[in-house]
Amino acid sequence: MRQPSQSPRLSRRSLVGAMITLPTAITLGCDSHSVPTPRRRGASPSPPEGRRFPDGFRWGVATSAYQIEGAVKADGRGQSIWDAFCAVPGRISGGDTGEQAADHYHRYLTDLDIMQSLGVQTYRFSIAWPRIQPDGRGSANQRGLDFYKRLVDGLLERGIEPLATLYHWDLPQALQETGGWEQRDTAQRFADYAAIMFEALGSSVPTWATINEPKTIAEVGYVSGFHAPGKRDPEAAWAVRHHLLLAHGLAVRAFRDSGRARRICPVLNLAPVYPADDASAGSTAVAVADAMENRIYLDPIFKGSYPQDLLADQDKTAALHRVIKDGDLNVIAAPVDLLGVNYYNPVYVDTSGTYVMKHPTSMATWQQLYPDGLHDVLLRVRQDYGDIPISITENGIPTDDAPDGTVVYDPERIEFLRTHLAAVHRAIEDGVGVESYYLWSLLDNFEWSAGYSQRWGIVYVDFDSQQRIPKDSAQWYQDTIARNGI
Ligand code: IFM
Repeated sequence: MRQPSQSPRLSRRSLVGAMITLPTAITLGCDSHSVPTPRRRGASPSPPEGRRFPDGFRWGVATSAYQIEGAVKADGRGQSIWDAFCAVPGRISGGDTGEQAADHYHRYLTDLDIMQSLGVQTYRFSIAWPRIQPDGRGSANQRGLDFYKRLVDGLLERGIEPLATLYHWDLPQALQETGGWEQRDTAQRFADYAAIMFEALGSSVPTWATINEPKTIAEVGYVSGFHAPGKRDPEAAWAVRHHLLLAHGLAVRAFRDSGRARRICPVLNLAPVYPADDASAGSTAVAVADAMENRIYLDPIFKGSYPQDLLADQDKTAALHRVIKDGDLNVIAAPVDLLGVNYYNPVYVDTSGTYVMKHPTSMATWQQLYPDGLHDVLLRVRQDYGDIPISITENGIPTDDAPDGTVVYDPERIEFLRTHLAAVHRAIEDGVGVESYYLWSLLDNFEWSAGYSQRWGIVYVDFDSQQRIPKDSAQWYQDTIARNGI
């Protein structure tokens, strides 16, 4: 998904909307587990635009382990591919690493209290595989398991429902050294790790996600090389895509074998693909882009087959053909309970297959801002794949926030959230079964190759002092949750 420097940076001011009413006081500082409370502004409980979400709609926030936890050597955690990647000079903006990040490993109680104070109903976090199996195989590291048990207990005590993602990109480095996702065996290793987690937490975590954004792993880890493991090997990327899908299917099978009456889902970053101009409407270039952005993941999982137009291009997909074994697609198509959709941007393609920028971007120059794309992609899923329950498992924007005294103004984020939630609401009105929304992200965090140069949280993190300051958007989200609408 991320190719930081392909397009010129465009204006990101066009979506800036009205500032919300000004604050009263804010509590700073989390050092001793004090909770920074969001500023109250006497908000009306009725949605000003009258867009009320259905009763039972769930409001959440999302994070991932490597981006917030820090504590990379604590309690027997093994090395991950991201620890190794960050150690290579020039890979990460500013030479940043996730070594400390938001120190969530030690400050998780503060962060849980912040969520509770915002009224957040559900929390999507990820489990660091190297905390559980430091070398990616063998028996579980009890101290790693204990951290996630404490986290889940803390959520449940606060009435916040956990959604646990098994893999958000931090592969144990030991598995990378035996071939990583290029190797079929890694899919089985993943299923073994998943089974450990289902055994340990399966009765307290109601919803599980398998692999976050397989597309980003393949495209950015193995094609552009901006993410770990930093390869530029399009041939290898075919094997990686297939093995990630296989790993997903094997984990779903392990989940069913565990006998838990809970739910499990894939998490895909989907992008609506549009022709860039009249000439490209209906072109093969647009179909190919759609196959690579969406169908190569959706079709195997929900239809049990790879897109035929893609497979038919034998030259291009020879490396994929080579790794598919009999029975794999049955495994991959194991029924899931819902679909996690991460939405950040649309894609426009011209007749040559070149991606064209048509909208302003955020400070993440890959992120064209187009809220209607979220509506379109949701309707498309329903039309082509049926009435699957859907959770928006990520949606958000980076802004270059800085505290102004004790406040952090982020009107651009509020406008982003408002317009994207309006698109979700419209999709629900049009009959799509969206049941929940997870804002990316709770905290400012380590944004992969961009390091700490992009702030994606609704809670500002001072990475020196580790103080947390809820931004204006946190208060806006609190009000949105309280009135179940925008
Ligand atoms: O920060 C990432 C996250 O880890 C995966 N989805 C996209 C986010 C923003 O780039």
